[in-house]
Amino acid sequence: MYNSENSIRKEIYPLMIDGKEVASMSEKTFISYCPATGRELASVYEGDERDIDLAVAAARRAFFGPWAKMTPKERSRALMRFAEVLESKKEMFAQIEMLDVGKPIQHARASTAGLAGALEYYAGCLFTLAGESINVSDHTIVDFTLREPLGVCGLIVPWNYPVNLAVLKLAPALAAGNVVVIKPSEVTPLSTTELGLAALEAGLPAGVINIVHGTGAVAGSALSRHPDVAKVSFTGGTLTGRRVYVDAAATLKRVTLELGGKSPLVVFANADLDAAVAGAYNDLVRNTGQVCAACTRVFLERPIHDEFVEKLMAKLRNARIGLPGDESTEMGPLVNQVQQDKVRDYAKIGQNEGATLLWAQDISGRDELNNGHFVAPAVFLNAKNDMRIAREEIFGPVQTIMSFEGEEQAVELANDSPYGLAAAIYTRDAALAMRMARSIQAGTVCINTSAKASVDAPFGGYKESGIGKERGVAALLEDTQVKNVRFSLK
Ligand code: TXE
Repeated sequence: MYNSENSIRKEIYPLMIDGKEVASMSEKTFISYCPATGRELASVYEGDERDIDLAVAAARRAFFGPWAKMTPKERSRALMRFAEVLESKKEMFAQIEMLDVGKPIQHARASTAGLAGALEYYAGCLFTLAGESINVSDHTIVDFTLREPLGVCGLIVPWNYPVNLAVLKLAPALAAGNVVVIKPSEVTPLSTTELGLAALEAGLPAGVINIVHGTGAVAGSALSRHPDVAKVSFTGGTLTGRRVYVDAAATLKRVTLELGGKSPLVVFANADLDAAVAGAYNDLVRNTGQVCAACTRVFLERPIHDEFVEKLMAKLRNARIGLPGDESTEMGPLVNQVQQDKVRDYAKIGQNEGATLLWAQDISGRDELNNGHFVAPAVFLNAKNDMRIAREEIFGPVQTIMSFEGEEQAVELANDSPYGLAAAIYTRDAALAMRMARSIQAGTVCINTSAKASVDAPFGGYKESGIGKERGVAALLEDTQVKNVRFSLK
């Protein structure tokens, strides 16, 4: 059994290039901190353009070498072996994410329990990849398509679900025959190093997965600009996503961008109110609100407004905020000072805009939380949809609550946002739910549930929430390109 002490290495966390653990060229290091206690967890080598060059070159060799020579069946088996290793290490990954991200251990375990499943899904899914035969209007030509991998994919991963998002990006990429260079978040670098080592343990050829730690501005940008990188898959903030898009444009790379959100949760008067309250509560508390698809604008049909707020606040008052290692903790700290400052800033912004802020708990007397980036959950009442607190991503345990009258206004308010990542609708009227599902401009619409994503269904935003899809068959297809072959019968 792993425990938090033996899950962290004593030596400096390396980069992984061409199947080897290496120091960065500069030999510079940075430190990863525990958000719950402020203590230094580990030192990590900091890569720059030179390390990205080496990683991309190693990936190219693997792409044209051992990885390309594998049949789909062999690739599938390699992914299944990788899945087995991850399954055997899921507790270690949970412990690392608990320390490095500040995730409550129960939540960390629930997340890392899904690692193997993502690889297994794509290990099966890859057998569906196929070209098509086309009846062109020329009897002397046989025309068909081949679906081919892209090459080296750059995966830029954020800090809110580090190892899960890395696996969700690399699984379809590898299944389609690509190779990857991962740039983990410098805020939470530890689990991805172990992921790379697990891949080697599973027998994946050297160079198929390379990992370069470092800052976004240096290592991340070098990856998005690199001429030998065919695609960049990025998850992070919308501002950074725009930069990545511009960097990738210089060499016309494919991009998948999973960006921010300000997702609506719409509760009609005929809804199961307790289910809707539970949905809002989950989105506030899960991962301390640091979830891109979390519903952070709550629209309540006027007759149920007060009752809903009362029930939600009652639950939030009892939310178990605490140290992540405590088995009973539901909500841990925010990931760092930047996020804590951001939540506090928006608390002021919202009040200055005229909204009423309700903190659900006073945690100021909790000495054990003093060194961490803890905040209490909070809601804004008396808010309007044009306030900054309703338009901008806060990325913490804060919801902006508003009311509406009737279906038409619900649609109008829900869609009045630059974002379109997800939405949740609560109603017992099936036809109304289906009309809402059609009218909402978002990549995912959940009806009577707050579970926004699974590995086997496509996930990706409308509008400024991003470009392209992750998860599902859609992600596999996005990691391929189509070649047309025209064969003359003359
Ligand atoms: O994210 P960044 P940050 C949102 C959330 C949060 C805000 C800022 O609102 O408050 O973004 O967080 C790499 N070229 N989300 O600053 O910058 C970086 O090293 C290439 C939502 O931590 O988007 C990291 O690996 N890469 C989100 C990754 O991008 C660059 C999850 C994400 O960092 C780069 C996280 C550059 N120029 C934050 N600059 C979600 N959608 O779930 C940075 N990076």
